Amino acid sequence: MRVARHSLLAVGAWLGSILGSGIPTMPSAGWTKEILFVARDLEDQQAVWLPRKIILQPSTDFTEPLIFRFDNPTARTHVFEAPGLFESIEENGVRITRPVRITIAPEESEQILVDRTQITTDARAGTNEPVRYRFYCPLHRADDDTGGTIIIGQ
Ligand SMILES: [Cu+2]
Repeated sequence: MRVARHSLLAVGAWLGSILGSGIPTMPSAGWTKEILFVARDLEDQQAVWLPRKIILQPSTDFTEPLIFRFDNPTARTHVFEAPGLFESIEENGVRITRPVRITIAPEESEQILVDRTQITTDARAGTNEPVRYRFYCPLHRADDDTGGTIIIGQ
């Protein structure tokens, strides 16, 4: 029990340092809004994507193409899955959307262009409650873990 509590505190401190580092970031290289997610191994074969909470404000964050980047510094393959979210890709010269389920190999990085059409539709259809999308690694998710959350502000 003592060990478990200690590791929880360590993760919390690590998360705090990530959140404090200014993510989301605006890379100077291009006119995009980039959000960085980093895979983190936990005990008991579990893993999470950090940070665990992202708030997007359409009025400011949707003015440029929205990029999600996934860094996997661990020794295992992880998947970023976010039900309800879609990515925009070009296939045979045609731009299509598909559900966000991205596989990232060990020590690799991937990025996607987020399709905002569905987000906007969800936000319009909703009540006054902000729209939320969960995300997690389906390969290493704990049974009682609800994963991270992307919250769309109003
Ligand atoms: Cu995983």
